[in-house]
Order: sequence, then C-alpha cells, then structure tokens
Amino acid sequence: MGEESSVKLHGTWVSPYVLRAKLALKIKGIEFEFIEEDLANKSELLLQNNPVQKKVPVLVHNGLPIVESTIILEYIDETWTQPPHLLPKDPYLRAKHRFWVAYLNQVSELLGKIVEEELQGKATEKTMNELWKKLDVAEELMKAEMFPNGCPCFQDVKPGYLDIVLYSFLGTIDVVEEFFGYKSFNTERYPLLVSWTKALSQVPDVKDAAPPKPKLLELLHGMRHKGTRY
Ligand SMILES: N[C@@H](CCC(=O)N[C@@H](CS)C(=O)NCC(=O)O)C(=O)O
Repeated sequence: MGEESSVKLHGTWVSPYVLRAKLALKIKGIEFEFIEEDLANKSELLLQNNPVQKKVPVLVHNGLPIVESTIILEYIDETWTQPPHLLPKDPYLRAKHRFWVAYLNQVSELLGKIVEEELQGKATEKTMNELWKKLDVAEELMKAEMFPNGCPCFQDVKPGYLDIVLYSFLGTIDVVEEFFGYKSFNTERYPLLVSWTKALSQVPDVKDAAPPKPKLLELLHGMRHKGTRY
C-alpha cells in the first residue's frame, strides 16, 4: 500500500504540529503534496476535512482525512509498514513512547501559551514556571526511563515518534527565547534535552523540514505587532 496512493498534507510552514507530520512522511520516504493554509482565512477544503477542530495538520490519504498530529504519525507508521519504524515493535516500549509523547504534548501546549501571553504583553511567571518544571521532570525521569545510557544519537538510526514530537517544539525554542529575551533552555539545566534536540537538528530530513530561523523571527515580529498568533 502507499506506492501509487495520493497523500496530501494541509498545514502551515511554521506549525510545530504540522512539522511532525512532515517529518514522519520524509523519514518514511513517502511522497506528498503540501498545501499551505492561511489560518486567518481557512480554506473550504480544510474546514471540510477537519470540521471538528478546524486545525492543521490534516493528512488526506486517498481522499480520507486524518487529523491530530500524533494520530497522523501512528497512522503513517501503521499504513506504510516498511522500515524505518516510528514506534518500537515491543508493546511495552510502545506504551512508554506513547506515554512520553502525551507528556511532551502538554509541554508543547504550555510553550504555545507562553508565546501567546508574550505576544499580548508578558508571559506570566506561573506559566513560565510550569513549563520549566515540566521540562525538569522530562529531563530527569524520561532520561532515567528511556535513555539510561546517554543521549540518543542519529548516525545510524532515523528519528522516531518520540524524537519527532520532541523536536517539533524544542527545535525552535532557541528562536522563541532569543525573541523574547531569555535563555532558560540551556545545557546546565537540561543536558539531555538540549543535546537530544541538537542531535536531531543535524539530521538531513529534519534540516530540510524545519522552519528557517530568519523567517521565524520575522513572523514573530509581525505577530508582536498584531498582538496575536493569527
Ligand atoms: N492537537 C492538535 C493541535 C493542532 C494545532 O493547534 N494547530 C494549530 C496550528 S499550530 C492550528 O491549526 N490552529 C488554528 C486554530 O486554532 O484556529 C494536533 O496535535 O494536531
């Protein structure tokens, strides 16, 4: 399945959730058409394909829409069954990966909230502390549980489910921090998370799909001017 199938991805170049789907398709070597959406003026096709959330990403495979980035990643892995596999085979390991992905989703939402708060004035200390505390837990407990032997390396291994989700929001945190003028995501506090993110940023598929920093900074300036993300 998949060889002659039609694969379309509705998204925006800047969305971390869309980046997940893009990366999964690239890593699995699946050809796809990317449809850039304007979230301030959503297309009829997007509204038809995701009438519940009206959000991107939406993957349309042979005319069938699939929504929610993590569900899209699992769908891709289950539909195109050739290696590399995004999730491990072992059910217990799969469960662990899913658990940490669900946790990272909470962190990613907090980061989105901080950007929104910053654009409207200043992020509250409460939200900021919540973010750093959640990352502290990831640094300590995800490391102990998933990487007791050190940081993952991508010389011979392709990024998988957990890597994609982590990179989708931590990959641009340095740009966000630079723009808002702080530097808390550092090696001293987050040795695993920082080196893991850096290792991922060197992977060719990731380099290809990641939003360019200057374009991202320009967008943040425009958003600050408008006071909102969309
Ligand atoms: N939980 C969703 C989140 C998707 C999401 O928040 N997408 C944003 C772009 S980053 C969006 O489409 N926003 C449009 C809106 O909220 O109207 C996922 O993982 O796919």
